[in-house]
Amino acid sequence: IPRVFSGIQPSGGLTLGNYLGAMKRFVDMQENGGFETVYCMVDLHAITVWQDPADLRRNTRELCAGFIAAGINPEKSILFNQSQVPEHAQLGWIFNCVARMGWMKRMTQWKDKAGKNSENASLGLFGYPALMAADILIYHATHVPVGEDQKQHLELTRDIATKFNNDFGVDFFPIPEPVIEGAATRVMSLRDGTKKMSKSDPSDMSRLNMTDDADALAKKIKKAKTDAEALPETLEGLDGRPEARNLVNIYAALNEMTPQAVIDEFAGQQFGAFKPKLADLAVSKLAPISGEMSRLMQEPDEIDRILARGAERGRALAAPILQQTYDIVGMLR
Ligand code: AQP
Repeated sequence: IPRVFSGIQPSGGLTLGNYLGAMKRFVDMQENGGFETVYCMVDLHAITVWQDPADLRRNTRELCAGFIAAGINPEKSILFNQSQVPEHAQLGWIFNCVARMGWMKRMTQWKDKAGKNSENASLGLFGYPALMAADILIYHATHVPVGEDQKQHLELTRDIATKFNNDFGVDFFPIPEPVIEGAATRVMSLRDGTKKMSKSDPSDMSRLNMTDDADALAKKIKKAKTDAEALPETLEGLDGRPEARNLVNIYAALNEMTPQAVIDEFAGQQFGAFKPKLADLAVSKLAPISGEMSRLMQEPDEIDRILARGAERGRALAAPILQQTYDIVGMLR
């Protein structure tokens, strides 16, 4: 059966963007039954920018709690922390030698994150997408649920798999497909509808965190930027209104309906009336998850046990694929 892989960085609190764009979709694919699902906290990716060691440990456990609270069942899915399966880094090195400098330089995430000071960015940040290719291909995964922002990295993964297969004259790595679906593939900042909602935005008012309490969620939604117009009668009426579109998309994704259905329900209403409904919905969907997260965080040993067991299961899949890769490349056993 086809295998799904995806990951999230333990680089800070989970945002609504991570939840709707990634985690909620991971749960759908786990429950769909048609896939074997492998999900990972990618701590090796997180350290491509500075992480305080104590924070990294805490964030990794909290992310694990988030996965479970959101509905990932560690019996049904393989759930683990990247550095506990060393085959990711080992295959990552091989892919560093397959990927081309020119490909990496074109990555918009590299350009955004390294910014003008790229001489001072870590080499790991530059190589990030080659390690991501290894994360996916070490499991021969064929389906990768991600948000819109990861589309270019997925293209690069496909290029790496293709080049490896061509260079060595094998048909070894599958060419994985991105799965970018639903109403919230790109959740935008609450302060600027043209910017991605992000954990690293300096303004906490720009995002909904999975750990925000009901008051914080309601306050941030109330203060979210909108224009002065009412909700339109048609979807096309959202064109050129990025903040309005974002709130409609968030409502749709949280309530598992289409943006069209949201418009049908709220056409003509003012944002002053819509926002409290969105806040109620957000609280009803997110409060149980954050409650369960804080409960799980009381039991760090249990989290560590789950991760150790997940890593064992991950290694059982990854180790033979690494060995075969080494054989193909010509490394002595
Ligand atoms: N705003 C978003 N809308 C939809 N999906 C999103 N994802 C992230 N932000 C949004 C998806 O979440 C998954 C994990 O992403 P990550 O761990 O790489 O997180 P990130 O992209 O680093 O998250 P941030 O919040 O943007 O952190 P910074 O600011 O540090 O870069 C991916 O599938 C991603 O698409």
